[in-house]
Amino acid sequence: MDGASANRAFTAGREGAPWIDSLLVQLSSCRVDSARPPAHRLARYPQRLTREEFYSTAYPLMYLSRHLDERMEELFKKGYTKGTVTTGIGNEATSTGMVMPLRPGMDVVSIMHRDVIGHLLLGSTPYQLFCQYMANAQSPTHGREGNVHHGNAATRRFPMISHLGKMPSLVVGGTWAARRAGEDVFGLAVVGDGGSSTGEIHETLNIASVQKAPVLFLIENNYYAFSTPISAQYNCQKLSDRAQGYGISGRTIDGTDVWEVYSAVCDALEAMSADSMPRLLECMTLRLRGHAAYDKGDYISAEQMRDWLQRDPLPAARRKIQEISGFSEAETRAVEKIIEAEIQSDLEAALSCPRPDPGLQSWTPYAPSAPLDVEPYQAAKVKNGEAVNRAIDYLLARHPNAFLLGLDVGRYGSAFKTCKGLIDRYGPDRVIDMPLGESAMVGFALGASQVGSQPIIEYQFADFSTESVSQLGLNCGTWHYRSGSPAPILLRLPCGGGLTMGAFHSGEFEGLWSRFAGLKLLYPATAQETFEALLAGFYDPNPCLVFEHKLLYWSKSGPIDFDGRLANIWRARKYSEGRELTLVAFGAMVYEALSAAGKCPRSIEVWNPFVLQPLAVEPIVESVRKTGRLLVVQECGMTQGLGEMLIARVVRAAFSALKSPPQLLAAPDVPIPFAPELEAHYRPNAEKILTAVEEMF
Ligand SMILES: Cc1ncc(C[n+]2csc(CCOP(=O)(O)OP(=O)(O)O)c2C)c(N)n1
Ligand SMILES: [Mg+2]
Repeated sequence: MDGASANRAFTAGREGAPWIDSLLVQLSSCRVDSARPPAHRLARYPQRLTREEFYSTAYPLMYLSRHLDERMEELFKKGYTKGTVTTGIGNEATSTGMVMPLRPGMDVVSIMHRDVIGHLLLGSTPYQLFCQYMANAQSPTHGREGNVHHGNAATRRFPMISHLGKMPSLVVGGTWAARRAGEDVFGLAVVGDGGSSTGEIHETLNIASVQKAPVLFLIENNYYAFSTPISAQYNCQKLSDRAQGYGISGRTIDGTDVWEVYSAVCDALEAMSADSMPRLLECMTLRLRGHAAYDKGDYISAEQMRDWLQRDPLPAARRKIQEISGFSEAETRAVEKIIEAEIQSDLEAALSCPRPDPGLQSWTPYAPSAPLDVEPYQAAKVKNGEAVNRAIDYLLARHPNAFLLGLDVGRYGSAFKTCKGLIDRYGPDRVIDMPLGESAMVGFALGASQVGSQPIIEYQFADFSTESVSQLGLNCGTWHYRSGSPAPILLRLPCGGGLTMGAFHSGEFEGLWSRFAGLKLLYPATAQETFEALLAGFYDPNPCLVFEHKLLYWSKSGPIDFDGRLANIWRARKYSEGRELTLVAFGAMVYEALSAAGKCPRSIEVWNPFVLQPLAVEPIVESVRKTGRLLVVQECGMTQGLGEMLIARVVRAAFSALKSPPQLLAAPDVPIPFAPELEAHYRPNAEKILTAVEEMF
């Protein structure tokens, strides 16, 4: 399998949960007394099982979960698996009850590291899980990820990242977008007591409530986060009390009672179907082990552990399958034996799998872009800010699944008025004023992108993109590499200084964002480039950041003449021919560079790399081979920008052609100062460029 087909093999479409379904059919043979009702069946929403039917299905599933976890522990102890192997031993009532009513391939879920049964109920198999934990050639992530970091984005079982609190916003976005497309679906977003303390959980609950996304937030409260007890984790009585603050209803239940969990989840789905509002459900559950296979959990007192073992949900459910569903001991044991045999055969198959072959992997983080031609577009002279408006208008008009979200992008038309009038043309459902919370906003967009929506995000200022470092840099950036599914999100970053806005409203951050694998960065300078960058970013299947220099919104203008050829956009831009020096600049510095080149007696070739990531460096290398000199200008401080990286790349490729050391003209390495005199001194300009050029000769 070559790299590209390795990527494709990640996704299997909406396959349902055939493994579980066939296991349940097999289990039915254990029922000796044929006068009893059908033994094992899964009734997904809106059906509900009776108590009698319920235990005959729930107990085998819980047993499956327990037995699988125990085999995982064994594999860890024997050295077959590495890393953080966290089990759900003690959590089976919660993890089974919460997922049983959900519909695989329809409902949008993110489940956690103690929810192995949830993965099986939603389409995975023990074989896949063993392969994933052993990171072998058949692992569903091709060995790129380990242990709990798996799922199937194509069937809406989102693969988690380690960063706790980061997944629920995806569920909210996915559920919201699928509902918007007319699908009658729900979300399930699971978080632990520890994860519930993260900031993004707050942002996400708030967005879910404001946007009316029917997502069940389920807290698995197992009294500990690693070694930290809940007394050190939070100071409210119940975590579900927090629901009130979001204007939603919350409930705390006994998470060791699988019927109670199942019933509460069915109730929540029915209620969400009626009012479309999210719910918060706290399940008081158990962790009958240390945090992970390497942790003995000796901070849990013997007394507490004794008490917990009394409340172990598995023996309780075993009693119920006999008392309520009428299974005999022999029938129960027959069920267990089939499950053990099934797991054993999957384990043996997984153990015989080869190790992953680096030669068969794809080593790019990016989803492949199909060469696409779209409708051409022309406009007479427009300002750069107006080019932004035209591009978004072009996209929203042609793509009903596209929507714009950001702060004040609606009625106000966005902080720099680039979105003016869009709400009148496309309405508040497609031009959406979001609550503050940039991290959850990005997660929301990522989730929406997985169900066919095409989100466009505006950060109010590029500076606030730092609020979403993990969500954008780690979750979105690695999404395709981990899951095989594309993450088509366009993110707009109004950026840059020169407007006397100080350190927190003047940043570019192209340096920061270029350090994350899997993101694409475009930095246009002209009106035409701005229009093109936004289209290129939108149609690309990867998360694309477009930097829009705020100073240029009103001060620069030009015609737009876009020929519809998207592939042609992804290239560096040359503004003037020259023989003696290659001058590279991006953003507002392009204009300073052009001004300097115009005044300078030397023959200067001015370039804008335009595609900052993956850096389109080859044409610049060619230019330097011709001129023998390279000067890069960046607006921010020396260590904050992309300049050093750009120079390193060009020097590596064109070292022998250099006639003088390449130079980087950057601002002083301090935060951008506020006072106009200081800011003017801080930012590079044409005059400084001229001096730097002269020094190079
Ligand atoms: C944001 C973040 N910080 C730290 C960690 C390291 N970590 C991994 S699991 C864990 C404890 C999680 O506790 P909880 O959310 O209660 O889930 P549980 O393991 O108890 O099911 C921590 C701190 C992390 N994964 N994410
Ligand atoms: Mg916990």
